[in-house]
Order: sequence, then structure tokens, then C-alpha cells
Amino acid sequence: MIMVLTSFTHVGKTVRLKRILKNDGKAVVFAFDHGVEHGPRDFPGEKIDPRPIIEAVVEAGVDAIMMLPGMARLTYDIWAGRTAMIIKVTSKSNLRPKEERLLQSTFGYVEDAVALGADAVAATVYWGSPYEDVMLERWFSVRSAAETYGLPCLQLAYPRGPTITNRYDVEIVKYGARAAAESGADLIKTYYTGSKETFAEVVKAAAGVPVLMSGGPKREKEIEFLQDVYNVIAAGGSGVVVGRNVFQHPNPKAMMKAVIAIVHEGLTPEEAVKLIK
Ligand code: FBP
Repeated sequence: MIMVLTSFTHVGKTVRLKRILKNDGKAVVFAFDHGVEHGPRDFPGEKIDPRPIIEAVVEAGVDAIMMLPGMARLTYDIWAGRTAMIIKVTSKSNLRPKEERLLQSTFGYVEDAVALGADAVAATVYWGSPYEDVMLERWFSVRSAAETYGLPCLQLAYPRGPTITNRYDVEIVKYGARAAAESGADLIKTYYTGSKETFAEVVKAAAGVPVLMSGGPKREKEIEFLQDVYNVIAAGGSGVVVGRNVFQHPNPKAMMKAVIAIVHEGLTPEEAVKLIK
């Protein structure tokens, strides 16, 4: 018998991906990097305290959390050993001049993610930005370092820039998803295109790389968001990376449970919303 010996990197990536994408190949990830991307306006009143929110989503059974290195350090006692961790190593603040918000800067290194015990790293590429070149340089250096450590790389593949009038347009989102796949992403997070049919096209364009929906601003009614989650799964999507629709909800734990029930248990939005009331 000839033994097929695979690389250590392949094993490491596979092991870590399995901590994020569960046995059904799907994942619910909690995004919590808004403190830099949007600032305190995203956390009104009591929401400014990150700890009860992290505790709530972990208790709900979230598969992974995506956060910046400093927040991981501030909250590790809550999530360690209970959920997977994806460290995002790029960001930008909204205090910048408007034109420069089309650039995500280095916000940590792959070595920081390793030191923090991460299961994956994440970086944003704004496809279509005048700074696309800088972000790609950054993406490939993150990707290459992550390869050394056997860490999967999630790309936030967000089309935005002067030529893009509608960033949710299916052709534009498909472009970003395909470009993310071609740049070696192991997981892709991108915008919802508004319907099951169009999101199925995005999934196809990604050519086999798992595609996760980015949550977006908080919807007025929770059932609207749950319907989007349902459509993403029906379209062949691999799950969601959700932030505001969960942490700005009056009951983040119940909302997260509803999302998980759709992704992993196949509940309809109507069934899942009952878990919140
Ligand atoms: P949400 O579910 O809250 O939309 O989180 C997803 C996310 O990509 C965050 O990771 C990030 O902080 C934020 O949205 C960026 O939002 P914007 O569209 O304003 O750049």
C-alpha cells in the first residue's frame, strides 16, 4: 500500500475549518469588529459593554466569533474552549476622510492570531476600491503567513468603490466572490443579493469555496433578517457572519438561537421567530 502523505498545513487548515464549519458544512459566525469599523454609535446604552454580548452568543451556541486582536484579549475568558475564534487583521475607522474609508489597514498580524489561539484569520478586500492594490498586497501577505501556520483565511469580499453604484447587485457580488476564490480564500463573506435565486449565482461563482452572508444593518423586523438567512441556506450558502442583527437586538441570545436553528436545524423563519418571543 502506498501511503499518501499530506502536508502539515493541509491537516492544520482542515482541523481548524472543522471547528468553524460543523458536520453539516455550515457555520454561524458572530461578527464583533464594529468598535473600530463604526465606532461607539453601534453600541447604544448598555450595549457598550462587550462582555454580556459575548456571553450571550456563546451561550446560544454560536460556532465562531470574528473579532479584532484587542477585543479577543479582553474577552478570552468568556469564549475560550467554548467557541472557535477568527481574528480579523484588517480594519479602518470611520473617523478617516471619506475617500480613505475605501482602504482597510493592517490591524494585527497572523502571529497575533496564532498567539491568541485563533482558528482562522480574516481580512477585508474592497474589490473596486482605488486602494485595491494595497489591500491585495496585504491579503496575500496574510494568506501566505497563515499558510505557514495552517490557519484558514476568511476574506470579507466587499465590492465598493467609485465604479460601483450598487454593491448588492448580483453581478457585482458575484465578481467579488469569484475574485475572493481566485485569491485563495478558504471562506468568503459577502453581501446578500436580495433573493435565493441571485445568491445561488454568487455561491456558484465562488466555485466551491464556502460562501457566508454578511449580516448588514439591523433590520426593522427580525423575521426579515431570518428570511434572508433561510434564503442563503436554500441557495447553497454555507452560513452567515452576523453582527448588528444580533447584538443590537434586545435579546441577542434568543436572536442568535433563532439564526442557528435555521442554519443547522432547518427551521423556517416562521418557526425560528417563535424562539425569540
Ligand atoms: P454586520 O452583521 O453588523 O453587518 O457585521 C458585518 C460587518 O462586515 C462587520 O464585520 C463590519 O464591522 C461591518 O459589517 C462593516 O460594515 P460596513 O458595511 O459599514 O463597512
